[in-house]
Amino acid sequence: MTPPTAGARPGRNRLRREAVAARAAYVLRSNDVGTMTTAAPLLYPHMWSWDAAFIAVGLASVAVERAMLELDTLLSAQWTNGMVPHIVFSPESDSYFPGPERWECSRLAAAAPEMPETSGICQPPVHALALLRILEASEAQGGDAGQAAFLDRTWPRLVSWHRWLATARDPEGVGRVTIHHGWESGMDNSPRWDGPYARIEVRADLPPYARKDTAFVLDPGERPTDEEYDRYLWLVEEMRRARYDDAQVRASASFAVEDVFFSAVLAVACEALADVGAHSGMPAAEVDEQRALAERFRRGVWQSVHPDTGLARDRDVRTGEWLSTDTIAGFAPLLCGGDPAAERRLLDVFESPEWCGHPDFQVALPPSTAPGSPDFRARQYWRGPQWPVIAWLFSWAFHRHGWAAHGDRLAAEGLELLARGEFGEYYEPFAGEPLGSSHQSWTAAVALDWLNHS
Ligand code: 2M8
Repeated sequence: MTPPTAGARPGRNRLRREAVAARAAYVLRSNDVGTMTTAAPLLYPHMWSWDAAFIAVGLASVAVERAMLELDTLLSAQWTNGMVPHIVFSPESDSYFPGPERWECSRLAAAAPEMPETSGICQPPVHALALLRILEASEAQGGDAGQAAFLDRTWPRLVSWHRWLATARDPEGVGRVTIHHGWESGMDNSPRWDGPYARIEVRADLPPYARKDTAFVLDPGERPTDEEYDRYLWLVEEMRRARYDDAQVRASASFAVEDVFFSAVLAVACEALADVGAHSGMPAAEVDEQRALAERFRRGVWQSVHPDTGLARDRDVRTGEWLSTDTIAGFAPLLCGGDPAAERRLLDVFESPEWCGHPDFQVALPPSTAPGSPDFRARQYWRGPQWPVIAWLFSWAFHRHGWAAHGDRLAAEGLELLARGEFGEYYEPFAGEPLGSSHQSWTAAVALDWLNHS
């Protein structure tokens, strides 16, 4: 593989970068179905919440108004309680399961919109990062009335989204967000959830269903197993029976886990939103509220850190047990920052041969699970492969927290992986082989942002 960022001939290097940018922009344009960009053409023909935010980050580099529209579409599906749903369904496709007929949110959930149809759970709140990137891009172009209006409508939506997470999902104020489905973490079948999932009893009255996802990947072994899917669908069933009511779900869901990665994302998102608000004259009380939330969730993340390994941990609310797994979530403190000396030590682990710096990896990007862990599977979804979008999140955070050279290194390694312009969903780390869906929007999006900022 030839890196587009290195090379003896600057002219050729520039052409290579332009070719990758053109291909990435083409993927986003091809997946654009009007007011939303689908997460991927076949496997994911709808809008996913955190995908939409990363897509908006990529679009900000090439078409700032289209980036605004992406966030507008997502946030127009926000529930009245503040939750931003994990899927906004496009009426154009019925090739994804579970679709709106299975979730039935518009019929069952008091807080769900009538239209568009949505799912009834959420995903990590990276949206304020997208807002920040969009405003940076817009200001670089001189800013205008469109930017001010966009900020005016986005600000209250993100304030209420963060507020819902802090109240409905952390009512006791521990500083960690509780999730009720592995899908809410975005890392569906990560070993992080093996323990909590093992305790879930799928009852015989789970309504029958047929998977559709395995039809779209060459090797179904890269996807979660049927047993895992039964549990995923059982959790959806529990929520349907609770009519997606926050208090009822909290009381009855058999999966309740404090997700440390989600919590770190929330901390840095609150901080980013506070910065935006302070810069643009939003109400001081709301700006202060975001800063206080950032502090609360940052503290919750650091309290989860294992004293020996320095890695952050999830916590099973139902058993009270800390969950120590060797996954990328252990590096959550690097996302939210807050203790430079401990971060420095963690950064060394992140870049060590046990993680990104594994000598047999094609590129030094974070694997979803440590290659030395017994849970590691090189080709299986969130159990080992490298996800460029996760690397982007760390590179963005490194820049924010004063580790710019480390952020640049991730960007260079990421661009090396994406130099062929294939934009896979995830990558087998030893061969650099793209897996899962091809033409995955968020992978193309982060390539654009890396190209634009390196
Ligand atoms: C994957 O999740 C969906 C369920 O939400 C699926 O497997 O069907 C995850 O990688 C998730 O993080 C991502 O947002 C979604 C769309 O790219 O796909």
